[in-house]
Amino acid sequence: MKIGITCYPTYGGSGVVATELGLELAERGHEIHFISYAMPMRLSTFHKNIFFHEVDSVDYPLFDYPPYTLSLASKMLEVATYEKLDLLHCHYAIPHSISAFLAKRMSFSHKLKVVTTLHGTDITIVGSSKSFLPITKFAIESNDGVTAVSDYLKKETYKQIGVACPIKIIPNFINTQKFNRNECRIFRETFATNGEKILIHISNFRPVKRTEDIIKIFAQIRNKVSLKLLMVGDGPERSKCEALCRELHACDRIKFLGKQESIRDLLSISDVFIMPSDSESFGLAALEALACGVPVISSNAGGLPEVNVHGETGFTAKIGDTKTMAEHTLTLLQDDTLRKKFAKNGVERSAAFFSVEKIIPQYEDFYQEILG
Ligand code: GMT
Repeated sequence: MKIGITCYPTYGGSGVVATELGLELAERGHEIHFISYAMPMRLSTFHKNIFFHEVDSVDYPLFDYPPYTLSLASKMLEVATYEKLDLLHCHYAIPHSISAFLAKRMSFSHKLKVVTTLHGTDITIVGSSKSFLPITKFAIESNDGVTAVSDYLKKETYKQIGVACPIKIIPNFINTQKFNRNECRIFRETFATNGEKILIHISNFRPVKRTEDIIKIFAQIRNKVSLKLLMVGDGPERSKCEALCRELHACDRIKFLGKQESIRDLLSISDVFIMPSDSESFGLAALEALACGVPVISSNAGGLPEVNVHGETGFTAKIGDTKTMAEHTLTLLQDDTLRKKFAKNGVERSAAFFSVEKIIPQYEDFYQEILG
Protein backbone atom coordinates (compact mmCIF):
# COMPACT_ATOMS: atom_id res chain seq x y z
CA MET A 1 0.00 0.00 0.00
CA LYS A 2 0.99 3.64 -0.47
CA ILE A 3 0.12 5.58 2.64
CA GLY A 4 0.45 9.26 3.53
CA ILE A 5 0.91 9.93 7.25
CA THR A 6 0.37 13.35 8.82
CA CYS A 7 1.23 14.10 12.43
CA TYR A 8 2.72 16.76 14.67
CA PRO A 9 6.49 16.44 14.36
CA THR A 10 7.11 17.76 17.87
CA TYR A 11 7.83 16.10 21.25
CA GLY A 12 4.54 14.32 21.96
CA GLY A 13 2.94 10.90 21.99
CA SER A 14 0.86 11.19 18.83
CA GLY A 15 3.91 12.13 16.74
CA VAL A 16 5.89 9.24 18.21
CA VAL A 17 3.10 6.74 17.49
CA ALA A 18 2.67 8.05 13.92
CA THR A 19 6.42 7.86 13.25
CA GLU A 20 6.84 4.39 14.73
CA LEU A 21 3.78 3.20 12.78
CA GLY A 22 5.30 4.53 9.54
CA LEU A 23 8.62 2.83 10.30
CA GLU A 24 6.94 -0.50 11.05
CA LEU A 25 4.74 -0.33 7.93
CA ALA A 26 7.78 0.54 5.80
CA GLU A 27 9.60 -2.50 7.23
CA ARG A 28 6.66 -4.59 6.07
CA GLY A 29 7.04 -3.28 2.49
CA HIS A 30 4.49 -0.45 2.40
CA GLU A 31 5.49 2.90 0.88
CA ILE A 32 5.12 5.65 3.46
CA HIS A 33 4.96 9.40 2.78
CA PHE A 34 5.13 11.64 5.84
CA ILE A 35 3.50 15.03 5.27
CA SER A 36 4.12 17.68 7.94
CA TYR A 37 5.73 21.09 8.54
CA ALA A 38 8.94 19.50 9.86
CA MET A 39 10.62 16.11 9.89
CA PRO A 40 9.00 14.08 12.69
CA MET A 41 11.18 13.29 15.69
CA ARG A 42 12.70 9.78 15.52
CA LEU A 43 12.82 9.91 11.68
CA SER A 44 16.08 11.71 11.18
CA THR A 45 18.03 8.87 9.52
CA PHE A 46 17.44 7.28 6.10
CA HIS A 47 14.87 4.49 5.91
CA LYS A 48 13.93 2.42 2.90
CA ASN A 49 10.29 3.01 1.77
CA ILE A 50 10.01 6.26 3.74
CA PHE A 51 9.68 9.71 2.19
CA PHE A 52 9.17 13.09 3.80
CA HIS A 53 7.24 16.00 2.27
CA GLU A 54 7.54 19.35 4.01
CA VAL A 55 4.48 21.58 4.02
CA ASP A 56 5.40 25.06 2.73
CA SER A 57 4.45 27.90 5.01
CA VAL A 58 2.88 30.95 3.38
CA ASP A 59 4.71 34.02 4.57
CA TYR A 60 2.62 37.04 3.54
CA PRO A 61 2.37 40.29 5.57
CA LEU A 62 -1.43 40.15 5.60
CA PHE A 63 -1.41 36.94 7.62
CA ASP A 64 -0.89 37.20 11.35
CA TYR A 65 -1.62 33.47 11.36
CA PRO A 66 -0.41 31.60 8.25
CA PRO A 67 -3.24 29.25 7.11
CA TYR A 68 -1.44 25.93 7.83
CA THR A 69 -4.62 23.84 7.42
CA LEU A 70 -4.90 24.99 3.80
CA SER A 71 -1.18 24.59 3.02
CA LEU A 72 -1.37 21.08 4.45
CA ALA A 73 -4.47 20.24 2.36
CA SER A 74 -2.68 21.43 -0.80
CA LYS A 75 0.43 19.39 0.01
CA MET A 76 -1.70 16.32 0.82
CA LEU A 77 -3.44 16.66 -2.56
CA GLU A 78 -0.11 17.05 -4.37
CA VAL A 79 1.47 14.01 -2.69
CA ALA A 80 -1.68 11.89 -3.04
CA THR A 81 -1.93 12.71 -6.74
CA TYR A 82 1.67 12.32 -7.83
CA GLU A 83 2.67 9.49 -5.51
CA LYS A 84 -0.67 7.75 -6.15
CA LEU A 85 -1.51 7.27 -2.50
CA ASP A 86 -4.20 4.78 -1.52
CA LEU A 87 -4.86 6.38 1.82
CA LEU A 88 -4.08 9.33 4.08
CA HIS A 89 -3.68 8.49 7.76
CA CYS A 90 -3.98 11.51 10.08
CA HIS A 91 -2.76 11.41 13.66
CA TYR A 92 -4.49 13.94 15.93
CA ALA A 93 -7.79 15.18 14.52
CA ILE A 94 -7.15 18.94 14.64
CA PRO A 95 -6.46 20.22 11.98
CA HIS A 96 -5.12 17.20 10.09
CA SER A 97 -8.41 15.45 9.43
CA ILE A 98 -9.94 18.66 8.06
CA SER A 99 -7.00 19.14 5.68
CA ALA A 100 -7.34 15.51 4.59
CA PHE A 101 -11.07 15.98 4.03
CA LEU A 102 -10.29 18.97 1.76
CA ALA A 103 -7.56 17.05 -0.08
CA LYS A 104 -9.95 14.20 -0.72
CA ARG A 105 -12.67 16.55 -2.03
CA MET A 106 -10.17 18.28 -4.33
CA SER A 107 -8.71 15.00 -5.55
CA PHE A 108 -9.80 13.89 -9.04
CA SER A 109 -9.66 10.31 -7.90
CA HIS A 110 -12.28 9.88 -5.22
CA LYS A 111 -10.62 6.60 -4.42
CA LEU A 112 -8.35 8.37 -1.93
CA LYS A 113 -9.39 7.24 1.56
CA VAL A 114 -8.86 9.08 4.83
CA VAL A 115 -8.31 7.52 8.25
CA THR A 116 -7.85 9.46 11.49
CA THR A 117 -6.40 8.18 14.74
CA LEU A 118 -7.66 10.08 17.78
CA HIS A 119 -4.96 10.47 20.41
CA GLY A 120 -6.46 12.26 23.39
CA THR A 121 -6.41 16.00 23.77
CA ASP A 122 -7.70 16.35 20.19
CA ILE A 123 -10.96 15.14 21.79
CA THR A 124 -10.76 15.82 25.51
CA ILE A 125 -9.36 19.37 25.44
CA VAL A 126 -9.11 20.92 21.97
CA GLY A 127 -11.84 19.03 20.11
CA SER A 128 -14.46 19.40 22.82
CA SER A 129 -13.87 23.14 23.31
CA LYS A 130 -16.82 25.24 22.17
CA SER A 131 -15.10 26.72 19.14
CA PHE A 132 -13.74 23.42 17.81
CA LEU A 133 -16.52 20.96 18.63
CA PRO A 134 -18.59 21.32 15.42
CA ILE A 135 -15.56 21.06 13.13
CA THR A 136 -14.09 18.13 15.09
CA LYS A 137 -17.42 16.27 14.83
CA PHE A 138 -17.67 17.07 11.13
CA ALA A 139 -14.08 15.94 10.44
CA ILE A 140 -14.45 12.66 12.31
CA GLU A 141 -17.75 11.81 10.67
CA SER A 142 -16.43 12.71 7.20
CA ASN A 143 -13.45 10.39 7.39
CA ASP A 144 -13.57 6.86 5.95
CA GLY A 145 -12.27 5.31 9.13
CA VAL A 146 -11.57 6.40 12.71
CA THR A 147 -9.47 4.71 15.36
CA ALA A 148 -8.91 5.57 19.02
CA VAL A 149 -5.92 4.54 21.11
CA SER A 150 -7.96 3.25 24.07
CA ASP A 151 -11.41 2.17 25.12
CA TYR A 152 -11.57 5.26 27.34
CA LEU A 153 -10.93 7.59 24.37
CA LYS A 154 -13.53 5.85 22.21
CA LYS A 155 -16.15 6.35 24.94
CA GLU A 156 -15.11 10.00 25.50
CA THR A 157 -15.41 10.71 21.77
CA TYR A 158 -19.01 9.49 21.76
CA LYS A 159 -19.74 11.31 25.01
CA GLN A 160 -18.00 14.64 24.39
CA ILE A 161 -18.24 15.01 20.60
CA GLY A 162 -21.42 13.02 19.97
CA VAL A 163 -20.20 11.48 16.73
CA ALA A 164 -22.40 8.97 14.93
CA CYS A 165 -19.81 6.74 13.28
CA PRO A 166 -17.96 3.58 14.25
CA ILE A 167 -14.65 3.99 16.08
CA LYS A 168 -12.19 1.12 16.14
CA ILE A 169 -9.89 0.75 19.12
CA ILE A 170 -6.31 0.11 18.08
CA PRO A 171 -4.10 0.60 21.15
CA ASN A 172 -0.68 2.17 21.01
CA PHE A 173 2.19 -0.24 20.59
CA ILE A 174 5.82 -0.82 21.41
CA ASN A 175 8.69 -2.42 19.52
CA THR A 176 10.14 -4.71 22.16
CA GLN A 177 13.34 -5.10 20.11
CA LYS A 178 13.96 -1.36 20.58
CA PHE A 179 12.42 -1.01 24.04
CA ASN A 180 13.78 -3.53 26.48
CA ARG A 181 15.98 -3.31 29.54
CA ASN A 182 19.61 -2.74 28.75
CA GLU A 183 21.08 -1.53 32.02
CA CYS A 184 24.48 0.11 31.96
CA ARG A 185 25.96 0.24 35.48
CA ILE A 186 28.40 3.02 34.65
CA PHE A 187 25.64 5.20 33.17
CA ARG A 188 23.51 4.53 36.27
CA GLU A 189 26.36 5.66 38.51
CA THR A 190 26.53 9.04 36.80
CA PHE A 191 23.24 9.82 38.56
CA ALA A 192 23.17 7.35 41.47
CA THR A 193 26.68 8.13 42.71
CA ASN A 194 26.04 6.50 46.09
CA GLY A 195 23.93 3.57 44.92
CA GLU A 196 20.63 5.46 45.28
CA LYS A 197 17.40 4.18 43.72
CA ILE A 198 16.23 6.11 40.62
CA LEU A 199 12.71 7.48 40.13
CA ILE A 200 12.04 8.81 36.61
CA HIS A 201 9.43 10.94 34.84
CA ILE A 202 9.28 11.63 31.09
CA SER A 203 6.85 14.06 29.46
CA ASN A 204 6.40 17.32 27.63
CA PHE A 205 5.74 19.15 30.94
CA ARG A 206 2.32 20.41 29.93
CA PRO A 207 -0.18 21.26 32.73
CA VAL A 208 -2.07 17.94 32.19
CA LYS A 209 1.05 16.08 33.35
CA ARG A 210 0.83 17.55 36.90
CA THR A 211 4.63 17.57 37.11
CA GLU A 212 4.65 19.57 40.37
CA ASP A 213 2.91 16.58 42.01
CA ILE A 214 6.05 14.56 41.29
CA ILE A 215 8.21 16.98 43.28
CA LYS A 216 5.66 16.88 46.14
CA ILE A 217 5.74 13.06 46.10
CA PHE A 218 9.54 13.10 46.12
CA ALA A 219 9.51 15.49 49.11
CA GLN A 220 7.30 13.09 51.09
CA ILE A 221 9.66 10.12 50.71
CA ARG A 222 13.14 11.63 50.37
CA ASN A 223 14.03 11.05 54.01
CA LYS A 224 12.79 7.45 53.99
CA VAL A 225 14.77 6.10 51.04
CA SER A 226 18.03 6.96 49.34
CA LEU A 227 16.71 8.33 46.05
CA LYS A 228 17.44 10.39 42.93
CA LEU A 229 14.70 11.80 40.69
CA LEU A 230 15.24 12.26 36.95
CA MET A 231 12.87 14.68 35.20
CA VAL A 232 13.16 14.16 31.43
CA GLY A 233 11.61 16.44 28.79
CA ASP A 234 10.72 20.09 28.62
CA GLY A 235 7.68 22.32 28.45
CA PRO A 236 5.68 25.09 30.10
CA GLU A 237 5.64 23.61 33.63
CA ARG A 238 9.37 22.95 33.94
CA SER A 239 10.32 26.30 35.49
CA LYS A 240 7.64 25.96 38.17
CA CYS A 241 8.94 22.49 39.04
CA GLU A 242 12.52 23.77 39.24
CA ALA A 243 11.38 26.63 41.51
CA LEU A 244 9.62 24.12 43.77
CA CYS A 245 12.81 22.04 43.98
CA ARG A 246 14.75 25.13 45.08
CA GLU A 247 12.07 25.94 47.66
CA LEU A 248 12.30 22.40 49.04
CA HIS A 249 16.15 22.43 48.96
CA ALA A 250 16.04 19.28 46.81
CA CYS A 251 18.09 20.42 43.80
CA ASP A 252 21.01 18.10 44.58
CA ARG A 253 18.77 15.05 44.32
CA ILE A 254 16.51 16.06 41.42
CA LYS A 255 18.01 16.37 37.93
CA PHE A 256 16.20 18.07 35.07
CA LEU A 257 17.66 16.57 31.89
CA GLY A 258 15.56 18.39 29.27
CA LYS A 259 14.65 16.66 26.02
CA GLN A 260 16.53 13.41 25.52
CA GLU A 261 16.84 10.96 22.63
CA SER A 262 18.03 7.95 24.62
CA ILE A 263 14.77 7.16 26.41
CA ARG A 264 15.47 3.43 26.52
CA ASP A 265 18.89 3.96 28.18
CA LEU A 266 17.38 6.27 30.80
CA LEU A 267 14.52 3.88 31.55
CA SER A 268 16.97 0.99 31.77
CA ILE A 269 18.78 2.55 34.71
CA SER A 270 15.55 3.47 36.54
CA ASP A 271 13.69 1.64 39.29
CA VAL A 272 10.26 3.28 39.18
CA PHE A 273 8.49 5.47 36.58
CA ILE A 274 5.97 8.10 37.68
CA MET A 275 3.07 9.66 35.75
CA PRO A 276 0.49 11.51 37.90
CA SER A 277 -1.40 13.04 34.92
CA ASP A 278 -4.70 14.84 35.06
CA SER A 279 -5.75 13.43 31.72
CA GLU A 280 -4.17 10.68 29.65
CA SER A 281 -5.93 8.80 26.87
CA PHE A 282 -3.28 6.09 26.92
CA GLY A 283 0.11 7.06 28.42
CA LEU A 284 2.67 5.94 25.86
CA ALA A 285 5.61 6.81 28.12
CA ALA A 286 4.18 4.45 30.77
CA LEU A 287 4.11 1.64 28.20
CA GLU A 288 7.73 2.39 27.25
CA ALA A 289 8.62 2.13 30.94
CA LEU A 290 6.85 -1.22 31.38
CA ALA A 291 8.61 -2.62 28.30
CA CYS A 292 11.94 -1.62 29.87
CA GLY A 293 11.09 -3.42 33.11
CA VAL A 294 10.22 -0.30 35.11
CA PRO A 295 7.08 -0.51 37.31
CA VAL A 296 4.75 2.48 37.02
CA ILE A 297 3.17 4.71 39.65
CA SER A 298 0.37 6.60 37.93
CA SER A 299 -2.91 8.35 38.41
CA ASN A 300 -6.02 6.49 37.29
CA ALA A 301 -6.80 9.16 34.68
CA GLY A 302 -8.45 8.17 31.40
CA GLY A 303 -6.86 5.20 29.67
CA LEU A 304 -3.91 4.84 32.06
CA PRO A 305 -5.45 1.83 33.91
CA GLU A 306 -5.68 0.06 30.53
CA VAL A 307 -1.88 0.24 30.39
CA ASN A 308 -0.77 0.17 34.03
CA VAL A 309 -2.67 -2.47 35.97
CA HIS A 310 -2.97 -1.66 39.69
CA GLY A 311 -1.24 -4.32 41.80
CA GLU A 312 0.23 -6.06 38.73
CA THR A 313 2.54 -3.72 36.79
CA GLY A 314 2.52 -0.86 39.30
CA PHE A 315 0.02 1.13 41.30
CA THR A 316 -2.64 3.68 40.38
CA ALA A 317 -4.24 6.33 42.59
CA LYS A 318 -6.76 9.16 42.28
CA ILE A 319 -5.63 12.25 40.36
CA GLY A 320 -3.87 14.65 42.77
CA ASP A 321 -3.62 12.09 45.61
CA THR A 322 0.10 12.65 46.14
CA LYS A 323 -0.02 11.03 49.60
CA THR A 324 -1.16 7.64 48.23
CA MET A 325 1.22 7.92 45.29
CA ALA A 326 4.10 8.63 47.69
CA GLU A 327 3.17 5.57 49.78
CA HIS A 328 3.01 3.38 46.66
CA THR A 329 6.35 4.70 45.40
CA LEU A 330 7.98 4.00 48.76
CA THR A 331 6.53 0.47 48.85
CA LEU A 332 7.99 -0.30 45.43
CA LEU A 333 11.37 1.26 46.18
CA GLN A 334 11.75 -0.58 49.49
CA ASP A 335 10.49 -4.00 48.41
CA ASP A 336 12.94 -5.44 45.87
CA THR A 337 10.94 -8.65 45.43
CA LEU A 338 7.70 -6.83 44.67
CA ARG A 339 9.47 -4.40 42.33
CA LYS A 340 11.08 -7.26 40.39
CA LYS A 341 7.73 -9.07 40.17
CA PHE A 342 5.97 -5.95 38.83
CA ALA A 343 8.86 -5.33 36.43
CA LYS A 344 8.51 -8.85 35.01
CA ASN A 345 4.72 -8.45 34.76
CA GLY A 346 5.19 -5.17 32.90
CA VAL A 347 7.56 -6.66 30.35
CA GLU A 348 5.15 -9.57 29.81
CA ARG A 349 2.09 -7.31 29.56
CA SER A 350 3.71 -4.97 27.03
CA ALA A 351 4.71 -7.94 24.84
CA ALA A 352 1.38 -9.76 25.20
CA PHE A 353 -0.96 -6.85 24.48
CA PHE A 354 0.96 -3.98 22.90
CA SER A 355 3.76 -5.42 20.77
CA VAL A 356 4.19 -4.36 17.14
CA GLU A 357 3.53 -7.96 16.17
CA LYS A 358 0.07 -7.71 17.75
CA ILE A 359 -0.89 -4.17 16.77
CA ILE A 360 0.56 -3.35 13.32
CA PRO A 361 -1.49 -6.11 11.59
CA GLN A 362 -4.59 -4.50 13.13
CA TYR A 363 -3.77 -1.28 11.25
CA GLU A 364 -3.05 -3.20 8.04
CA ASP A 365 -6.38 -5.05 8.32
CA PHE A 366 -8.19 -1.79 9.02
CA TYR A 367 -6.66 -0.14 5.93
CA GLN A 368 -7.71 -3.16 3.81
CA GLU A 369 -11.23 -2.94 5.18
CA ILE A 370 -11.41 0.78 4.33
CA LEU A 371 -9.96 0.25 0.84
CA GLY A 372 -12.55 -2.47 0.27
O1 GMT B 1 -0.28 14.52 25.98
C1 GMT B 1 0.79 14.51 25.40
O2 GMT B 1 1.84 14.54 25.97
C2 GMT B 1 0.86 14.53 23.93
C3 GMT B 1 -0.31 13.93 23.27
C4 GMT B 1 -0.12 13.97 21.81
O3 GMT B 1 -1.12 13.98 21.13
O4 GMT B 1 0.98 14.00 21.28
O5 GMT B 1 -0.52 12.63 23.81
C5 GMT B 1 -1.72 11.96 23.62
O6 GMT B 1 -1.43 10.92 22.69
C6 GMT B 1 -0.53 9.91 23.17
C7 GMT B 1 -0.28 8.90 22.06
O7 GMT B 1 -1.46 8.28 21.64
C8 GMT B 1 -1.11 9.24 24.41
O8 GMT B 1 -0.21 8.27 24.90
C9 GMT B 1 -1.33 10.33 25.50
O9 GMT B 1 -1.96 9.71 26.60
C10 GMT B 1 -2.23 11.42 24.95
N1 GMT B 1 -2.28 12.52 25.93
C11 GMT B 1 -3.40 12.86 26.57
O10 GMT B 1 -4.47 12.27 26.42
C12 GMT B 1 -3.27 13.97 27.52
